Amino acid sequence: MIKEIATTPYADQRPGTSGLRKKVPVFQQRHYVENFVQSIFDSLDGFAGQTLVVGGDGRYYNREAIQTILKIASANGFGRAVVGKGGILSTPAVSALIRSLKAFGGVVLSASHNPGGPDGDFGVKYNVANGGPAPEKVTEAIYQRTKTITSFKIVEAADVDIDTFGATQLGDMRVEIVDSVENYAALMQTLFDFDRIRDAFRSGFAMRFDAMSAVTGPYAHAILEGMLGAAPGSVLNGAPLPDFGGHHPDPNLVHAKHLYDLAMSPAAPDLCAASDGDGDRNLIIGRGRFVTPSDSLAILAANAHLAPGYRSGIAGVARSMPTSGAADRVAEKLGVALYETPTGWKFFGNLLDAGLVTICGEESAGTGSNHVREKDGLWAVLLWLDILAARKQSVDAIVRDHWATYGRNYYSRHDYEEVDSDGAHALIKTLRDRLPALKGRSFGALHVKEADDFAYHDPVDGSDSLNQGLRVMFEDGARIVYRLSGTGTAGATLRVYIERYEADPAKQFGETQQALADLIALSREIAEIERFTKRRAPSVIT
Ligand code: VG1
Ligand code: CO
Repeated sequence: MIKEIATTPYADQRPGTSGLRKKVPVFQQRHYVENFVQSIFDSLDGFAGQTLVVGGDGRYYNREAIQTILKIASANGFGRAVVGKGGILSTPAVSALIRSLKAFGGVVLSASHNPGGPDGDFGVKYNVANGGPAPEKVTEAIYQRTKTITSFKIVEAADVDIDTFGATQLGDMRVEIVDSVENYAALMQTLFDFDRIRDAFRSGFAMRFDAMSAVTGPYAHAILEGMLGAAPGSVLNGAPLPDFGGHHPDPNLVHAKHLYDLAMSPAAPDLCAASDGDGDRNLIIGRGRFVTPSDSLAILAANAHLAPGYRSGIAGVARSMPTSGAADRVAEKLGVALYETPTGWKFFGNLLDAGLVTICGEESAGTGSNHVREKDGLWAVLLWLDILAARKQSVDAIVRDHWATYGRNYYSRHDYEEVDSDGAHALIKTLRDRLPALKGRSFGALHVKEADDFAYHDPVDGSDSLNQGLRVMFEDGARIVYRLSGTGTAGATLRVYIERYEADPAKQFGETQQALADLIALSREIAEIERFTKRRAPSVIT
């Protein structure tokens, strides 16, 4: 029943910031999925008889990939596979299940916030036993294996019915189809005061949560409307669709502009929120107040103790390097450590496992805690709800109060998407070579204090990650950061992160792009963005 099938390597299976992401037709090539999945298993040891969790965000090709993964997992000796019904599991739900079941690992099928459908994106990511994305040494081993693979093992069997609860046998492996939401919802109940949030909804608190036709729909319906009593209709676009209804399931001010417009209108509910394709990102907009992800991280860290799950305080905070320094000020005030890591959730795993931090976040709308090892969109929304219910204040009031206490970090990210790859790499190389000369230079009122290429030394396992983003830091604490995206599937995307700290309460209510205008202009000048990318302006500003 187990067959070993000859194959030839693909040269392009290097995992990026978050797994292997490609256009669907790339994954549909002969043995493309098989090669990658076999390479994952070839890079692991000791999983014979163990449990593997499998699920994805429901995007096009999810169901086909799951069948292939199950058959290869069985042939390679896994003892049990646990699959979300219909193949649906959000990324944080996979992480939670791996941990609850003490599974060996899990495979997440998603390309996150990228569009889905036959011409859209697909992705495969391996998560390890702590529930988090495989660390770099594992993803690197997987990549090396993809370059030399000559065969894969697969059981020959009919497809598993993944739409019916219960257990079946696939070769020697048991396959269990489980509820996509149950385990995750139970975990949320241990962290938050559901009674208090329910009371708030009963007293008229109104929210809209846009699941963007992606994976969080079933979770949001069950938890927000079902368990917490949010008014029916609070959840928008709650049915996961293989093509996300043709939309871009990215919860930012560009792709969720309708929520922003609603939040700024006279009909605004108390809270507008959204999550992305695979459920790990979050967007928070109060009535009349958008909360930047970097501010959200800081505010959640400062207020987490109000929620039962964090009552005894937090051990520390970690943020990705390009994320604003707002969280640093909170950590300082709380007297806890602040860690600055490269972009991508995989770098938080060791810090969380070692108990060095409790709350983590990224400027890209990802926030999470030690409850799982992925960022978690709905968790962030629930923590906000619990804080709002505890403080009985509006989002706007909480944000203003936060700035008054800590100061404001004006922050914006400018993305130059799908630019010519050679040009983007040349831009980075040229700027990297110029960094030493930038130090000490002045541009108008801006004086460069430091300029470097960010490197991270993991304090837990001692590993080093080099070339994680170019930083230009100014005397007044302002900063410009440049890096290339590791999640795109076409050309290259240049991300430019711009930040300025403002301590003066009288200057904390400016418009972000205006407050950063001089830095934005300089960001284009010192990296010669137009020359290298042929773009005068970014395609997305968040
Ligand atoms: C982007 C974000 C990063 C995030 C990653 C995965 O990576 O910048 O912060 O961790 O996406 O998020 P990059 O390399 O394109 O900048 V998700 O929601 O796509 O899993
Ligand atoms: Co995501």
